Amino acid sequence: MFESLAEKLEGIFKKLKGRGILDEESVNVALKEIRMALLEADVNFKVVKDFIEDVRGRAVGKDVLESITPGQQVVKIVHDRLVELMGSQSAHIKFGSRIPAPIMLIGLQGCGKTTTAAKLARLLAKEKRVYLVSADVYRPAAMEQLAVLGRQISAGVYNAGDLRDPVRICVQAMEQAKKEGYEVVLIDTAGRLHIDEPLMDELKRIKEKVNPAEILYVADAMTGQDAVNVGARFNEQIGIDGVIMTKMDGDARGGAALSLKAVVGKPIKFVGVGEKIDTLEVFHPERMANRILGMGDILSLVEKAQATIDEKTARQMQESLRKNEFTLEDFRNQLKQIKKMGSLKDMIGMIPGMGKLKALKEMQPDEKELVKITAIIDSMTRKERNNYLIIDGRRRKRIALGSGTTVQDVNRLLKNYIEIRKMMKKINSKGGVKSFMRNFPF
Ligand SMILES: Nc1nc2c(ncn2[C@@H]2O[C@H](COP(=O)(O)OP(=O)(O)OP(=O)(O)O)[C@@H](O)[C@H]2O)c(=O)[nH]1
Ligand SMILES: [Mg+2]
Repeated sequence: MFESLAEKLEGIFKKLKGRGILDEESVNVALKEIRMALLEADVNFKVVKDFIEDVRGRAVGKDVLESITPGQQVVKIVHDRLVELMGSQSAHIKFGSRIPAPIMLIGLQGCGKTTTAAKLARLLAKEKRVYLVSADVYRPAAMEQLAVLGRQISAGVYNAGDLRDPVRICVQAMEQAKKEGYEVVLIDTAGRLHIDEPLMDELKRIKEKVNPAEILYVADAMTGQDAVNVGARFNEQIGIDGVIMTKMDGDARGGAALSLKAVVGKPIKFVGVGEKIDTLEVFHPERMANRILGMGDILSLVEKAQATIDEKTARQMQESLRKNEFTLEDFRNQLKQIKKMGSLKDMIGMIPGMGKLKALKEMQPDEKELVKITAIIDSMTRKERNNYLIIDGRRRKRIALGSGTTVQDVNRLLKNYIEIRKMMKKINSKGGVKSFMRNFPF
């Protein structure tokens, strides 16, 4: 998702960034292209119109035209505007003060309500006692589907027995949940092909009886602007508190995710990114905007790095970076950390600009390569590790022999190391990425 939009925007920004000075003309050309790119990504046309006008208003101001890097400034404006468009901050579920707190999921047929109910239950079950209830009395195996999913996680599942009235099922389930000490009741409702009177009526009646703390509209990202329009209808007639956008892992163009907040006025709270039960994520507008603009998902990366890099090594690394050293010893430590973090390719993809870095690509740092690199560095003396300049031809031969590799391998490693070192110095001298480096001193 968003790949094609991201690609187009990247091209547009590249042209902008290449210019020393931005005149109104080139801003206009860029805005026209951005407009096209958004429309092609299936963003609601009215949303696009407002978006472009707003960016224009901010972009043709004196600040941008006189700025040293005007192209970057425009990227920043577009970025900020995208974040706002998606709701600025992550919106969380409000449980209210009643216990148990009923949460109701609504949406069209096949949008992913039942799957999402189980995924959400799994997330919430980390902090609360969660009870799952199926109010779908129409589809034959609907209740069984939820029960099967519920068994995979630590959530209770209400057994409706012979009850066939959705409203009564919900009311009884609430009573049962209270008796058994559950804190949250997730109500999965039946879907319809289209919004119709009986469906709305049923949902309204459930809402009246249960008085949910939140009603979440489950939207299928693959259905594009339909998902937005249906969301608006649900909001008018039932009233929704937020959206869960499913199937974000598919090849939807992303327009629905970008339009929903602006059109319906309710934030996306979670996104579904797969069929498995652990594929529900809290929605972060900022991160999504970064992803769309190809700026890399730095925050997710930092979070991941924080969880794996051990503090001490990180501090040492930061220290040597500060002193502009970054020796081969540091390089080896860095590689060890990377190994702990899992797939290097994934990580690199998340770092802005890194995906394209030749040295890293050439190195093709798969598991085997990492072992080799580590072996080569291990075969060096401490002195060599601390000052690569002394590693001459004779030493290279010795290191190759000692590590069971070839002189070419050693040469390649040193070449890549030097390139990475250069780049790190550059990054380090730029203030803006300091905070990032603190957490992930690559
Ligand atoms: N790839 C992907 N598939 C999803 C996601 N969420 C749900 N699905 C799939 O979408 C299909 C429909 O999901 P359900 O949860 O049964 O949808 P529903 O809204 O409960 O459907 P009805 O009860 O018939 O209205 C299933 O095959 C799910 O595996 C997602 O985030 N990504
Ligand atoms: Mg269902």
